[in-house]
Amino acid sequence: MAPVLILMGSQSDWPVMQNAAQMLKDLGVEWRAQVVSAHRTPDLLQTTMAQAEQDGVPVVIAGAGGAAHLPGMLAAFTAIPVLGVPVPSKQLKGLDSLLSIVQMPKGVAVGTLAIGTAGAANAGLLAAQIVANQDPAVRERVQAFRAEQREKVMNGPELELP
Ligand code: RP5
Repeated sequence: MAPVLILMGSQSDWPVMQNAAQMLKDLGVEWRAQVVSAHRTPDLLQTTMAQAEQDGVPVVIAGAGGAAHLPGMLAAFTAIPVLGVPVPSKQLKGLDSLLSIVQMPKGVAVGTLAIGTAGAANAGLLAAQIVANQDPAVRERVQAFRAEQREKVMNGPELELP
Protein backbone atom coordinates (compact mmCIF):
# COMPACT_ATOMS: atom_id res chain seq x y z
CA MET A 1 0.00 0.00 0.00
CA ALA A 2 1.24 3.52 -0.78
CA PRO A 3 2.17 5.73 2.21
CA VAL A 4 -0.42 8.03 3.79
CA LEU A 5 0.09 11.46 2.24
CA ILE A 6 0.39 14.42 4.62
CA LEU A 7 0.04 17.75 2.84
CA MET A 8 0.22 21.25 4.32
CA GLY A 9 -0.11 24.76 3.03
CA SER A 10 3.24 26.00 4.32
CA GLN A 11 6.46 24.85 5.90
CA SER A 12 5.24 26.85 8.93
CA ASP A 13 2.47 24.24 9.44
CA TRP A 14 4.95 21.43 10.09
CA PRO A 15 5.30 21.89 13.89
CA VAL A 16 1.57 21.12 14.11
CA MET A 17 1.35 18.61 11.27
CA GLN A 18 4.31 16.55 12.49
CA ASN A 19 1.94 15.28 15.20
CA ALA A 20 0.06 13.41 12.46
CA ALA A 21 3.32 11.95 11.18
CA GLN A 22 4.38 10.95 14.69
CA MET A 23 1.08 9.13 15.33
CA LEU A 24 1.38 7.25 12.03
CA LYS A 25 4.98 6.34 12.84
CA ASP A 26 3.97 5.12 16.31
CA LEU A 27 1.28 2.92 14.74
CA GLY A 28 3.68 1.57 12.13
CA VAL A 29 1.99 3.23 9.16
CA GLU A 30 4.13 4.60 6.32
CA TRP A 31 3.70 8.29 5.55
CA ARG A 32 5.10 10.99 3.29
CA ALA A 33 4.81 14.74 3.84
CA GLN A 34 4.92 17.61 1.37
CA VAL A 35 4.12 21.34 1.23
CA VAL A 36 1.43 22.19 -1.34
CA SER A 37 -0.40 25.50 -1.17
CA ALA A 38 -3.94 25.98 -2.51
CA HIS A 39 -3.12 29.63 -3.15
CA ARG A 40 0.60 29.76 -3.91
CA THR A 41 0.89 26.53 -5.96
CA PRO A 42 -2.62 25.63 -7.21
CA ASP A 43 -1.15 23.80 -10.23
CA LEU A 44 0.98 21.59 -7.95
CA LEU A 45 -2.12 20.77 -5.90
CA GLN A 46 -3.84 19.29 -8.95
CA THR A 47 -0.83 17.27 -10.14
CA THR A 48 -0.14 16.02 -6.60
CA MET A 49 -3.65 14.59 -6.35
CA ALA A 50 -3.40 12.98 -9.81
CA GLN A 51 -0.15 11.33 -8.69
CA ALA A 52 -1.73 10.24 -5.38
CA GLU A 53 -4.58 8.56 -7.30
CA GLN A 54 -2.06 6.80 -9.54
CA ASP A 55 0.05 5.67 -6.56
CA GLY A 56 -2.96 4.29 -4.66
CA VAL A 57 -2.62 6.58 -1.64
CA PRO A 58 -5.24 5.28 0.85
CA VAL A 59 -5.95 8.57 2.66
CA VAL A 60 -4.73 12.17 2.57
CA ILE A 61 -4.20 14.35 5.65
CA ALA A 62 -4.22 18.05 4.83
CA GLY A 63 -3.41 20.87 7.23
CA ALA A 64 -3.69 24.59 6.60
CA GLY A 65 -4.25 27.81 8.48
CA GLY A 66 -6.16 31.04 7.93
CA ALA A 67 -8.07 30.90 4.63
CA ALA A 68 -7.54 27.14 4.76
CA HIS A 69 -8.74 26.02 1.35
CA LEU A 70 -6.24 23.19 0.89
CA PRO A 71 -8.27 20.22 2.24
CA GLY A 72 -11.42 21.23 0.34
CA MET A 73 -9.55 21.82 -2.92
CA LEU A 74 -7.75 18.48 -2.60
CA ALA A 75 -11.10 16.75 -1.99
CA ALA A 76 -12.45 18.40 -5.14
CA PHE A 77 -9.76 16.65 -7.21
CA THR A 78 -9.95 13.15 -5.74
CA ALA A 79 -12.12 10.39 -4.30
CA ILE A 80 -9.37 9.51 -1.80
CA PRO A 81 -10.66 10.39 1.70
CA VAL A 82 -9.27 13.74 2.87
CA LEU A 83 -8.85 14.55 6.57
CA GLY A 84 -8.55 18.27 7.25
CA VAL A 85 -6.54 19.74 10.13
CA PRO A 86 -7.16 23.39 11.04
CA VAL A 87 -3.76 24.87 11.86
CA PRO A 88 -3.82 27.70 14.45
CA SER A 89 -3.40 31.07 12.74
CA LYS A 90 -1.65 34.13 14.17
CA GLN A 91 -4.61 36.50 14.09
CA LEU A 92 -7.68 34.34 14.77
CA LYS A 93 -6.03 31.37 16.50
CA GLY A 94 -7.38 28.80 14.07
CA LEU A 95 -11.10 29.49 14.29
CA ASP A 96 -10.77 30.87 10.75
CA SER A 97 -8.96 27.68 9.68
CA LEU A 98 -11.63 25.48 11.28
CA LEU A 99 -14.54 27.27 9.63
CA SER A 100 -12.74 27.33 6.26
CA ILE A 101 -12.24 23.57 6.39
CA VAL A 102 -15.46 22.37 8.01
CA GLN A 103 -18.03 24.27 5.96
CA MET A 104 -17.85 22.19 2.80
CA PRO A 105 -20.74 22.30 0.34
CA LYS A 106 -22.89 19.17 0.16
CA GLY A 107 -21.40 16.69 -2.29
CA VAL A 108 -17.67 17.16 -1.58
CA ALA A 109 -16.58 15.74 1.78
CA VAL A 110 -13.69 16.60 4.08
CA GLY A 111 -13.39 14.93 7.48
CA THR A 112 -12.50 17.84 9.75
CA LEU A 113 -10.48 17.35 12.93
CA ALA A 114 -9.90 19.63 15.93
CA ILE A 115 -7.75 22.77 15.74
CA GLY A 116 -4.03 22.25 16.31
CA THR A 117 -1.89 19.44 17.65
CA ALA A 118 -4.75 17.25 18.96
CA GLY A 119 -6.43 17.47 15.56
CA ALA A 120 -3.21 16.60 13.76
CA ALA A 121 -2.53 13.61 16.04
CA ASN A 122 -6.12 12.41 15.65
CA ALA A 123 -5.88 12.79 11.88
CA GLY A 124 -2.92 10.41 12.05
CA LEU A 125 -4.94 8.05 14.24
CA LEU A 126 -7.97 8.16 11.95
CA ALA A 127 -5.78 7.62 8.89
CA ALA A 128 -4.27 4.58 10.62
CA GLN A 129 -7.78 3.28 11.35
CA ILE A 130 -8.65 3.64 7.65
CA VAL A 131 -5.47 1.78 6.69
CA ALA A 132 -6.35 -0.84 9.34
CA ASN A 133 -9.40 -1.85 7.27
CA GLN A 134 -6.92 -3.47 4.87
CA ASP A 135 -4.08 -4.25 7.25
CA PRO A 136 -4.66 -6.48 10.30
CA ALA A 137 -1.22 -5.64 11.80
CA VAL A 138 -2.13 -1.94 11.90
CA ARG A 139 -5.53 -2.82 13.39
CA GLU A 140 -3.76 -4.68 16.21
CA ARG A 141 -1.48 -1.73 16.91
CA VAL A 142 -4.46 0.67 17.00
CA GLN A 143 -6.19 -1.64 19.48
CA ALA A 144 -3.04 -1.85 21.61
CA PHE A 145 -2.81 1.95 21.62
CA ARG A 146 -6.41 2.18 22.83
CA ALA A 147 -5.73 -0.39 25.56
CA GLU A 148 -2.65 1.56 26.64
CA GLN A 149 -4.73 4.73 27.05
CA ARG A 150 -7.30 2.84 29.08
CA GLU A 151 -4.57 1.50 31.38
CA LYS A 152 -3.29 5.04 31.98
CA VAL A 153 -6.77 6.17 33.06
CA MET A 154 -7.40 3.10 35.21
CA ASN A 155 -4.00 3.28 36.92
CA GLY A 156 -3.95 7.05 37.35
CA PRO A 157 -2.94 8.64 40.66
CA GLU A 158 -5.41 9.19 43.50
CA LEU A 159 -7.08 12.57 43.24
CA GLU A 160 -6.27 14.57 46.34
CA LEU A 161 -6.67 18.08 47.61
CA PRO A 162 -3.43 20.09 47.61
C1 RP5 B 1 -1.67 28.96 4.96
O1 RP5 B 1 -1.23 30.18 5.43
C2 RP5 B 1 -0.71 27.95 5.51
O2 RP5 B 1 -1.35 26.73 5.65
C3 RP5 B 1 -0.27 28.54 6.81
O3 RP5 B 1 -0.98 27.99 7.91
C4 RP5 B 1 -0.62 30.00 6.67
C5 RP5 B 1 0.59 30.91 6.80
O4 RP5 B 1 1.56 30.53 5.89
P1 RP5 B 1 3.00 31.21 5.89
O5 RP5 B 1 2.78 32.67 5.60
O6 RP5 B 1 3.59 30.98 7.26
O7 RP5 B 1 3.79 30.50 4.82
O8 RP5 B 1 -1.69 28.89 3.57
